Amino acid sequence: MAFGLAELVQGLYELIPSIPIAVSQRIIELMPGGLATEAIGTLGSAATPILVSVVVLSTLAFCGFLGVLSRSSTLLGLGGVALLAAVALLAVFSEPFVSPVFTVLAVLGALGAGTAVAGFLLDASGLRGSESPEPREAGGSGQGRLPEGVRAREAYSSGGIAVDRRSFLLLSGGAAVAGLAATGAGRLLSGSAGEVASSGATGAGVASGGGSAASAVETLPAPPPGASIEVPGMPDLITPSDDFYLIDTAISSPRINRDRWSLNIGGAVDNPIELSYEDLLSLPARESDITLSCVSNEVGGGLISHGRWTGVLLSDVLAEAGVARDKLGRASEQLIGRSADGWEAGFRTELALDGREALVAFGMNGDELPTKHGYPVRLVVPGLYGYISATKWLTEIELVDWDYDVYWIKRGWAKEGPVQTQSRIDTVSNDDELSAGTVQVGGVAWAPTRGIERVEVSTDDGETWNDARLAEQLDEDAWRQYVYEWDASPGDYTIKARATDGEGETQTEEEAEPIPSGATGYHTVNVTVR
Ligand SMILES: Nc1nc2c(c(=O)[nH]1)N[C@H]1C(S)=C(S)[C@@H](COP(=O)(O)O)O[C@H]1N2
Ligand SMILES: [Mo]
Repeated sequence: MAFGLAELVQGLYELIPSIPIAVSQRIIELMPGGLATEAIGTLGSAATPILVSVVVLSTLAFCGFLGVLSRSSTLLGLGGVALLAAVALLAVFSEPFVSPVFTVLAVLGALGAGTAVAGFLLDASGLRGSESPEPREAGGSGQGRLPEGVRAREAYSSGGIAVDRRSFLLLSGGAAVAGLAATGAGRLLSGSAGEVASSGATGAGVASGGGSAASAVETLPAPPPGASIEVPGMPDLITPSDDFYLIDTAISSPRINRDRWSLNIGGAVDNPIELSYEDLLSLPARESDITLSCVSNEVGGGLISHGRWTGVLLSDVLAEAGVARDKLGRASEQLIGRSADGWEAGFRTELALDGREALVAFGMNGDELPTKHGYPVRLVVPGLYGYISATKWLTEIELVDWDYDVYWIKRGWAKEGPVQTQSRIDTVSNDDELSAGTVQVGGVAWAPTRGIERVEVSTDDGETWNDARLAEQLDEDAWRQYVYEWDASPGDYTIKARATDGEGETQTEEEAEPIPSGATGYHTVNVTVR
């Protein structure tokens, strides 16, 4: 009941954080880096729902324990509730957006109501104050010598307003259902509230921007047909936003109203400034093809997607703050992107000024950014893994020295995160049974900022290599599709792929784990041809 009520009010008012989500968020923050990384690495996007479930279930178990405790000592039971209140308040007050008064009222109100219901149920059960309750003598029918089954249905009267077992089950079941319904309603409301907060003049796409101050966006033409190879299993050249991989530490995405959003640019800059959404949109905007990938991606893994991002060049935004390449010094060596929820990424400032199309992005695939991908504004930097560069829900850029360590660096990942040249086999999978004849072995290869020059496929475990046919390169910052038409005869085969980047470097064969610098090695797939 308490959970349900708390979820209901948080759904009604966005400045009241969800208690289980806030507690889970604090657990992630307090976890030793290795563990957090391990969990996200092995469980992927399931890690956070699992954590929230564990928090909810262990709280329910603790409350059950408090219920048992309350049979002998109401005071101890109430002490347990006070402990829950303290943990909940500590957790929610560390959330980025909190209305203190409403949040205290919500937490205490929900726990108070839950405790009252629990007290009522304890009274109704007649179990309070007695470890082994005696059955009440039911209307002269025997002297407590009834068979077990009958006894179980008898009412107990050792305290309060005892009801029979059936009514008790109805009452407690009703309370549970009410709590669940309130939880559901709260989640539903908070989902739609998120959309209210994140929708401005939507539907018209990003090009129309947030107001009259917006300058026109230089949009890209549709990708040429030659940039895609039509083979079953090949990923879309441009990943639909709903399928775009998702990685972050935020259990629920910050909900930001773009009319109240601003971007602070400070630290070692000549001219610290604060840009509103309108200010940002008044700068020249462009659409840009950038493949984004996560350093946690295993060889052959799916933590990579391609987006068409709309935004303003990071170098243009920095210029507004007086930052220029020839003025960089020790104090401004690192560019930190900070998010509304306090997460940080950081990379060498010069990489924002070396000509690559690093973007302060407000659009994705022709629409505004989805909430979970950073609405209203995020960074996207070609050639760098997301953990050091791609700050979502961006609210602050700070130039600092190189000694400053951001979130994932403190947890053991490499300070610099250039994307490794890699290739993936998509159109055949491990343990596939294929029929003899032509087999299309295809997939994607990427080396953002350098581009892909060549992809080779081996069907004999790397003994010999065959040139794959490459699709047109959409952009140096984009992944590139390839296919090798293999004339397969019956047998068992180990297929591998390897890519060579635009600078002539072939991806390394040496196998490395994702931590600390990204996985390397050749993607390998075993198949049988019949
Ligand atoms: N605010 C915030 N931004 C973040 C992260 C995060 O945890 N919080 N994760 C980063 C990581 S590790 C990656 S790989 C990319 C993923 O972006 P996506 O979820 O839009 O694919 O976002 C980056 N930006
Ligand atoms: Mo990542």
